[in-house]
Amino acid sequence: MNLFKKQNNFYRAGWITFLLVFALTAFFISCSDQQQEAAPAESDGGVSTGLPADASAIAAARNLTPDDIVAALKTYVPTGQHDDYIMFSSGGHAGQVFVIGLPSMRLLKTIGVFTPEPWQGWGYGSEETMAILNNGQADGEQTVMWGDTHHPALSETAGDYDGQYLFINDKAHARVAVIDLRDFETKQIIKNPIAINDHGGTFVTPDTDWVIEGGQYAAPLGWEYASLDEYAEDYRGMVTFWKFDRDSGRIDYDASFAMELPPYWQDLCDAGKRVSEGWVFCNSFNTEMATGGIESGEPPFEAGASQRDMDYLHVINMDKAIGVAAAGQTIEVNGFPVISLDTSVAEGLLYFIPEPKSPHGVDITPGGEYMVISGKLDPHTTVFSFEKIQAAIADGNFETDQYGVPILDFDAVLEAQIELGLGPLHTQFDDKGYAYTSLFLESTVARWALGGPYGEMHEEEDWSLVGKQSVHYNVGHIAAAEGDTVSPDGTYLVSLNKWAVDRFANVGPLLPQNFQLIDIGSPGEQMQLLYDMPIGVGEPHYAQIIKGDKLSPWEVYPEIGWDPGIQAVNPEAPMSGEEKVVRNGNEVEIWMTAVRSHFTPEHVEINQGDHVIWHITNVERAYDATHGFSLPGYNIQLSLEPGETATFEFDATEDGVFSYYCSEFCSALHLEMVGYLLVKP
Ligand code: RUQ
Ligand code: CUA
Repeated sequence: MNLFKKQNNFYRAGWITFLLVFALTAFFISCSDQQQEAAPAESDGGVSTGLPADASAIAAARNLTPDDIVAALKTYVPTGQHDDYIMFSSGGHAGQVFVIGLPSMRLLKTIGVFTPEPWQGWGYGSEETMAILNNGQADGEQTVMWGDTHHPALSETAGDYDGQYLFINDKAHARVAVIDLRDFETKQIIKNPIAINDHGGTFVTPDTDWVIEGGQYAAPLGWEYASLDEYAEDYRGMVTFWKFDRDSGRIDYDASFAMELPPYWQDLCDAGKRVSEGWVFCNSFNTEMATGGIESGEPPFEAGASQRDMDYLHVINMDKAIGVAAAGQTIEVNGFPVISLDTSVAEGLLYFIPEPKSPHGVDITPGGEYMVISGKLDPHTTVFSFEKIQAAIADGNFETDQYGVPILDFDAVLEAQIELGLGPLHTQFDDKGYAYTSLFLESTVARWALGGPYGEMHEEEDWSLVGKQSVHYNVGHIAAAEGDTVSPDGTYLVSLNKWAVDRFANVGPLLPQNFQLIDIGSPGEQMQLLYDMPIGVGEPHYAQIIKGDKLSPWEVYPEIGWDPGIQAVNPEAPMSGEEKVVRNGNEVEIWMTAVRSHFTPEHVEINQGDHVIWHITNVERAYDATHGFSLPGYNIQLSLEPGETATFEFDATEDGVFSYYCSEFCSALHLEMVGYLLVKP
């Protein structure tokens, strides 16, 4: 697999070099020509209208530098050709997932997840989507209509992306979603039963047996009330382990469990891999247990939670925790099994390592040997050794925190500290023995050389800063191609920037967020910024980038009558020739088909007050022959991909004449793809 990847990279590199040499030569030759001829396009100020036909003259007219031309050549994907990589980016507050091709940075799809998405008919009536969104509601009166998606996680087999599933969390409401990459649709949303918010999710174990969801702002478990005066006693952190069942493509709620943690703010987690498989690592902050209260003269959270030089990296023996949970050594919170803090301490499931300062993120090296931590307020990145952690645990002899959790000695488990710059955050890896860390305050991405087994992969000194790439501006996460797997590709890196400031045309005070594509293909100091992609929906947090050929989604649904909710044919699905309207008392059931360019039936007559159950199958088999179904006034909007069936129900409370129509421009007679629902008063 590795060899194969390297070959691909080699071929790509060869191809790119050829083009570059060609383009640069042409550029320089023509530049010198133009000095004599005075390029005509220069006189119109370099605007694109009336550009010369010759490539090098265009470059001159548009004032493109040789670097610009290189960047353009590296990212241009000719019409009809496919991108090499696919990036799955969190959609931030949009509660969605963006699918983006690399290197072109073209937006291919927006997957509705926590937020209704009308084009896909996600959350506009269809039983399947409403059931998934409703499952994600917390108990109580309030309906949640959005999510703050943070961390997408591709499913893995033996630590490598396998292209089958994608998971993502909603920080605002502590929810986890499962997306099936056969049809790129959300299949499940689970509300965490013990926490109101999360952050350290989603992260998967190397074979996707478990999906990890760590907490964030401590609160009484199960959303009980407790005064902030009782913070240390009654507030708690948590990490939840969701059991994933690959065959059904769903999280198995009943086989899942959580661990109670001290009320430090768990931040981000990562699963151990290879040598550290079976362990989970979560960084934390606010071990000060600050409770804020600026309005009553208390230090605000930002100061209160940053007093100590060290917080605690949580080191969790997950394999052992699974055994403890399976043995029933749990308490119940909202009916959900939770390993209590006391049990974790007694069973040796949880250890702490002091981590500097105001930490954010923990990332495990491809072979699982090292845990990389960055502190927002420490210019260093800190590397701990799994081997040393194991030795320290075996040694015993710990100090403990106030909850009795053993604290390992910092120096005993430290492997290296590398001074990178201001505001280090998140780290990714490549195939050259380098790590990449985002520097929020500096707006740069640092490339640094790993040591240990990675030392022989590069020429630089082990554990040393190699180079920096400026980004614009305020980078949060970075995503490298397969950069958190056991075999990173080392081709591209995307910087997910929070601010754009003046980089794009002014669109008012709310600015786009800026994804920047960086070439990390060649070793040494040099990286190259290739492309800016403003994204008008914020705030994307993290992304993962998978080799495009690992994905093999369906082109059309496998059979007519396919129900994406069960990924099988629905026996109730209407079929051609069997369309009908059946009344049973006050209940009217409709079996309808859609095909270019008509619905059958085209008239549906009912009475006000009827309860309506309406099934529609798109009986098409042609690639991309999607039909929409919109029923105005009843908030119904479906997207029916070829073969798909959907059902919706409503009470016909409004009388009148409602034209239902196809909302996809599917054919020349698309406008005629319409019918009348007549609701008699
Ligand atoms: S994090 S604020 Cu992934 Cu840097 Cu959520
Ligand atoms: Cu079907 Cu338009």
